Amino acid sequence: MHAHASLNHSELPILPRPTSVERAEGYFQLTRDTVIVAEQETQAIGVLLAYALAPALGFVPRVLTDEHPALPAISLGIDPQLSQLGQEGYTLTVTEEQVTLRAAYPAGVFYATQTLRQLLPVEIFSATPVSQSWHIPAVSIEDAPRFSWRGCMLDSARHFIPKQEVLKLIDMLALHKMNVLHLHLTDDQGWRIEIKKYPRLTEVGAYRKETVIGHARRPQGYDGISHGGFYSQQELREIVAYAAARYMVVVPEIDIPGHAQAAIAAYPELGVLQQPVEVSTTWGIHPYLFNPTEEVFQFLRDVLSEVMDIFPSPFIHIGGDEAIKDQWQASPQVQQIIKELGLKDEDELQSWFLSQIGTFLMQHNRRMLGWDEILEGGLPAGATVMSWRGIEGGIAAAQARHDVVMTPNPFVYLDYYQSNDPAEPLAIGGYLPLDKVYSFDPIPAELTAEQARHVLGAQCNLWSEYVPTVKHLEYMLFPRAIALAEVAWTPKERLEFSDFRQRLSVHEARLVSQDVNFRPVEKLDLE
Ligand code: TNX
Repeated sequence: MHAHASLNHSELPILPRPTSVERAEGYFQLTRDTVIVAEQETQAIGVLLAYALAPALGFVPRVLTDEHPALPAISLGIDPQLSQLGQEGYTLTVTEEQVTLRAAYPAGVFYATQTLRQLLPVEIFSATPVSQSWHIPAVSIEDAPRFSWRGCMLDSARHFIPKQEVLKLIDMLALHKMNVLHLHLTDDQGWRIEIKKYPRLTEVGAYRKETVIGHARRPQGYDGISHGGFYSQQELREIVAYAAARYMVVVPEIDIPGHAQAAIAAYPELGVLQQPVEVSTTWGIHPYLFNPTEEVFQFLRDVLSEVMDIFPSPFIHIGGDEAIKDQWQASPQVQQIIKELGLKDEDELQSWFLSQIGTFLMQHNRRMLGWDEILEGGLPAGATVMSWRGIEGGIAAAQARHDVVMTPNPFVYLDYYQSNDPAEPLAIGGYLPLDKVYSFDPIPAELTAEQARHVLGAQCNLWSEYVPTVKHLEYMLFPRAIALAEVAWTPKERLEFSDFRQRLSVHEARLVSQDVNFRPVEKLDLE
């Protein structure tokens, strides 16, 4: 039987599934003669493609600026006529003679190259040379994302994720056409970003000690272990540049006013209590809050200035989650501030506090992003909401004409168990199997079409309290992050779990080749 006969029976294994795929007869053969032709604007993408293909091919395809009549080509180019496909859409046409990738903007050409890699035999992902025929099915693809925000949050605070692993994950996320990497950089258990003006943030705040007291669910070996690490500014710039070359924005998060214990451990004068405290060695919600005073604002402005200098992201995430206000309530100084400002309560104080931060960010042409608790006490002007406690916060924000990123915990919290198998590694709790991620629709039925336009997209979040190693991290991410990527990219009417599952079963070989850990799809049958 011919290879293409069987292909007709199943969808090409492209993840996320493109908007439209029309299969034609025949194949393009990629050989040593094949050249990648890229004009100036797509040159860097052509080089990335050449180096992505090189390990398996055993040679680096040449990247030329002009077509050469005698040489078969993979041609990359900008075509302004395709602007109806948006910033990130593209067309990809394969005939026996040529492969043509076109988009109105470079991002689209980049995504076309990611699709092309998935049209080749899966062995193309091998890290070492494979000797075989490199055929690409003749096909005509038109594709564009449903949402402009296709994100993944990594929690470097609870367990530090080394730079090399972050770069590897950027490649993996980009392969699935995700375009936002949200880095949770500060929390009670660690401050992971070098700030030149405040060296103790990492000297002290990046390390936690061993402890014997832990979370109620703590089994031996998971919590209570000493841990540390942080990214230098130079490393973060490398991460940002690596992501940018793959059309991905890195959104940094500095958690304010709660989840601040590591910062307060470094500089006790930042806290409400003005007393020494250690970097937290236990998970859960902690009471330490930043003091809402001018000295602390100055500190936060200084920190955010360095953050903005490293991260060109239009969005800066300021946290805002789970700040229990007991310390503010008990502090005469804070109560005095509430009175002087004419505010009703601590929720309004948080709203005022974050509004100050938001104004500062706006003065620097950045937009403030925060968890849905920033709705409490009044949503700061211009703020974008990340809806995590279900979709309610997202609905409220969109109805108030604020932009929203949907990250509801019942559908996208990858720290939850992915199966009922008792052999699953210990997780924080919850239950989020692959098909549930896949069933998520980022547009709530409650929204009008106009309000729905405020939903920028969706994101999966992987909190890392119970994720101590990079292999474990990958296991929690994959394949569920791929399901999220498809939900955020593919038109709703093209989403079909059985089809996704089939493509995924082919796709797994690509993950294996890239040394990415994941939960095998065949295990779904055992449930
Ligand atoms: C809630 S989601 C948190 C995190 C925890 C997570 C565990 C959010 C904004 N805050 O601090 O890690 O639950 O699932």
